[in-house]
Amino acid sequence: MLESQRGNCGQGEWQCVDKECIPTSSLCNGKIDCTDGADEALAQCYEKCEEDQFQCGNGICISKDKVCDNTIDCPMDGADELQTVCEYVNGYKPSNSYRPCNEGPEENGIFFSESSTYHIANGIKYVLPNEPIRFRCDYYKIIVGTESNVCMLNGTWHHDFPKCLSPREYRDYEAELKKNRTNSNTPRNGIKKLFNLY
Ligand SMILES: [Ca+2]
Ligand SMILES: [Ca+2]
Repeated sequence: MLESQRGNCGQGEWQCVDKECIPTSSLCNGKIDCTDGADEALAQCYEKCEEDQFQCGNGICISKDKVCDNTIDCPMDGADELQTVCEYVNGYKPSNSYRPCNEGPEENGIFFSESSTYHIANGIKYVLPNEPIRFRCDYYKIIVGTESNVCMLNGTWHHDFPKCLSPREYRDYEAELKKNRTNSNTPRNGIKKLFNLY
């Protein structure tokens, strides 16, 4: 790791874009640790793959044997099971237990981003398993958490939903974050719990 990426964080730590510190072992481990997901982004995780490897959307390499085997092995994007990837694979049989993931009811206040690709049937917006999607909030709300998600084979979402906060709730959230940073003894879980983020 470059020393410059440590920022104000301690030995063996990495600094997220918004100045949170995470252990370097949490980089590219298939789990979002930075609130903004920077620890699992392409910029951080890209590696050069060998001939017998497949490159996931966020740049990590997995064995080619794991492509189109009906199990998500690219933990962040499910790229190894995307329909568009698998339709070219000889003998690929999608599992018949596949279920789509729905946008959810309007009162949740969280929607598929218009810049994402999704399907509509009977007015219900959905994505198929392994199709990635981005979420957005109502125009007056601010999104906090992971905007991207991927539909799992069984019709559940791979990541926790982001939250849509009103400007007032967002101010409180930011103040809480700041307080946590100045008081390093406060576990970060406090804020996660407060806003039920993860
Ligand atoms: Ca991580
Ligand atoms: Ca797989």
